[in-house]
Amino acid sequence: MTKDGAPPAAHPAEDSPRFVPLAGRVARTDDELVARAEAFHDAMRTRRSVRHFSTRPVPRQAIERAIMTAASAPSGANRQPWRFVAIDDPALKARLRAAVEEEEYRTYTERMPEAWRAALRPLGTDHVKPHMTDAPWLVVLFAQKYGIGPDGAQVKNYYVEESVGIAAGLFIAAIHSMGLATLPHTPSPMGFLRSELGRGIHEKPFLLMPVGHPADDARVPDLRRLPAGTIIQWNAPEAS
Ligand code: IYR
Repeated sequence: MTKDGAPPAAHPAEDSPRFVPLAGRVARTDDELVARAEAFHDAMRTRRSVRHFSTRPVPRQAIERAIMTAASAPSGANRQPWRFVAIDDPALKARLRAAVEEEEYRTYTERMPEAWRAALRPLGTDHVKPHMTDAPWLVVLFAQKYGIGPDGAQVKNYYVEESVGIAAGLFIAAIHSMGLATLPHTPSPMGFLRSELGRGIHEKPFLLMPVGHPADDARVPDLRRLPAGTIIQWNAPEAS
């Protein structure tokens, strides 16, 4: 008998929950887990968004593994609403660079309000995007606003931006852990990527990430991260 008194179904429904033991579990002492937290933070604190890339090639397997790490992200209703297009074709990269620079030129000269331009000034960015052709790989992450079922019908996705954002974070961490660099670039507007890359209208370009070795003389803006005391609140404020 089931909890509600109904006899158990001879064949569980296709969508009834199925559970398996949690895999990959490792027991750790408090000291060990704190040491690992520190080691991981030490590894990640040196991550920077890089705009100066070496043209040195990167093996396809490295890109594929980083994408599969990204795809380990949690997602709303496990819809996995991310799709990745990895590009190393020099002619395609050159075409995309031209399209990006054309849009970015208009963005920087016409579309950006002065306050936005001022916010970007410390980063020293402009419409010229050498990373589009210097980096050996361009990885374009698409967010599926809805899925397409086997019968061609639309399947609703949930928390798409959150899910794809988490996947992007894992991708960036995977790239950094290999000693490579990337940049979460958002050429604006990005719609042209969908047609250039032959993706469906249910997919929205989310980020374009050049991936490669940093150039030997790569430089990054002199920025500071906010300290723990600024970004973390422990529990609720004391009642007064
Ligand atoms: N997409 C433009 C502008 C840009 C916007 C923000 I917010 C940045 O943090 C950096 C750049 C570009 O890629 O140049």
